[in-house]
Amino acid sequence: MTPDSMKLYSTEEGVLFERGGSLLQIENVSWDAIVTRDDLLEHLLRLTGTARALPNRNITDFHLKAPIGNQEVWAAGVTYFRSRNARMEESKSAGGGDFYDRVYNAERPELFFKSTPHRVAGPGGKVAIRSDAKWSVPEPELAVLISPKGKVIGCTIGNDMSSRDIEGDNPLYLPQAKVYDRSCSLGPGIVVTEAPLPSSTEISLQIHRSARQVFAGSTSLSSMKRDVKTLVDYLYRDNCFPSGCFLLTGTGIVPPDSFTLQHGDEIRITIQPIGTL
Ligand code: DO4
Ligand code: MG
Repeated sequence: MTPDSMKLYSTEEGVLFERGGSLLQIENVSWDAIVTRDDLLEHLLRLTGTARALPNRNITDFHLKAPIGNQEVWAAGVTYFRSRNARMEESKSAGGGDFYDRVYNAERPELFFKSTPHRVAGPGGKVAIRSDAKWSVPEPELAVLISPKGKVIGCTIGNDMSSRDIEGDNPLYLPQAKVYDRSCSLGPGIVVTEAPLPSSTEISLQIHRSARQVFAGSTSLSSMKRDVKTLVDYLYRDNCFPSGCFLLTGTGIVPPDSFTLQHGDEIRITIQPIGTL
């Protein structure tokens, strides 16, 4: 983290933030009241003097919740070449392959509604595999938190769980492949910063089954075709978000076609300085 950034957490015990190794609690505040501020970073800097210090406590002593209140969750798709290729392959027998190449190269990005807050799992929580899906994968993505006025005020990690057989059958099934109970997770906390993460930032995914690693992959933000600002501009065009919103920025990691998630698999997504979801 740069000196001008800090981490904000939603916990069972309240809203906490971490600055330079110190943990502080913001009392009598709702998550939405905090994360809808355009001046979030300055606000937290100001609160450093007045918030309740929690000396000798570590964030791991608290029960983390998904860092979401009333925000909607949206997602961008086919923002990495790897995702374009995987989607073209999965949908080729349905005649949908061409759509993905076209959207990868088009000026208008693919943006889709991903989740309401109640469908979002938190850090250490359980995401779900659709009961009628045969081919499911996690999608590890940088997620940005956007204020009601359209300003990116922080970032976190998102998992855009996807049923590849359903979306591959017909692109019109995308909402069913993407939106179901616990189809999304966010966390562990929000890195609040005015500066975008550097393009060298790595996103990595590890999947363990019965304590054995069954998949590992990584990518970096430099492989993303779109810039976050353009995605946000499109999302906020003729669309208002009174409580702000999260935007997942697309996946650059897709396991091989032979891989599908199984119940009990453990999914770990790491993006530093955010941490691991
Ligand atoms: O178009 C299908 C979804 C794409 C997506 O979720 C991604 O590229 O991350
Ligand atoms: Mg995705």
